[in-house]
Amino acid sequence: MIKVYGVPGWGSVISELMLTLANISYQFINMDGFDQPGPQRDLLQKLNPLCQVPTLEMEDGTIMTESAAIALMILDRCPQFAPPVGSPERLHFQRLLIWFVANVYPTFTYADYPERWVPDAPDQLKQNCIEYRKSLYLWLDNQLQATPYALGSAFTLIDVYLVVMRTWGPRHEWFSAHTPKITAIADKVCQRAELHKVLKANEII
Ligand SMILES: N[C@@H](CCC(=O)N[C@@H](CS)C(=O)NCC(=O)O)C(=O)O
Repeated sequence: MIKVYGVPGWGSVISELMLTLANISYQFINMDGFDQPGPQRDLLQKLNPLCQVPTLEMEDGTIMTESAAIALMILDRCPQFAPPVGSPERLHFQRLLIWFVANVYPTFTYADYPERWVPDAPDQLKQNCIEYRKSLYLWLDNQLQATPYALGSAFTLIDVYLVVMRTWGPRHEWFSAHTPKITAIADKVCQRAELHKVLKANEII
């Protein structure tokens, strides 16, 4: 069985939700505390030198990291969670998937642990990253359909990112006030019964 190394509520939820949609069973291994020195960190670092979650160990022992790569792996098995090849929506899907992990996700890398990167001015780095992230989300909101999902009527893996990231900084209240489409889409995903168990286990609903 696939092992998902993660922390409840963290990026591993994105993988858990995608695996659940694809009907692929997995074992969740709680790595809470891995971001501080200790046995959890030592273990995770052996599997993924970046020491990040999600980290997946496949049935044959292959290590899989990077949420976008995991999304692509899921689409190999369940192509229905992305728009059809050849459609303009598919290009939009591909663009937003990579755009998110290339631009938004790194703001967490730097803002969550600012003292690692700028020990002399961690607060300034943190604040600047958070402001930059907000500007990214404002742009993203304008790219979304919200009818009712990100790319239209079909539920795709982009929607999975939205329901999870809406719970992270700058958090629900900010999203409600500034990004109506992200908010509406995330609310809609929360209604999907097949995801309730994972959403609840990760305190998203
Ligand atoms: N590019 C990775 C980013 C994963 C990531 O940054 N995960 C965070 C938790 S949500 C993490 O493990 N942070 C710990 C660290 O960066 O040291 C992905 O898309 O999966």
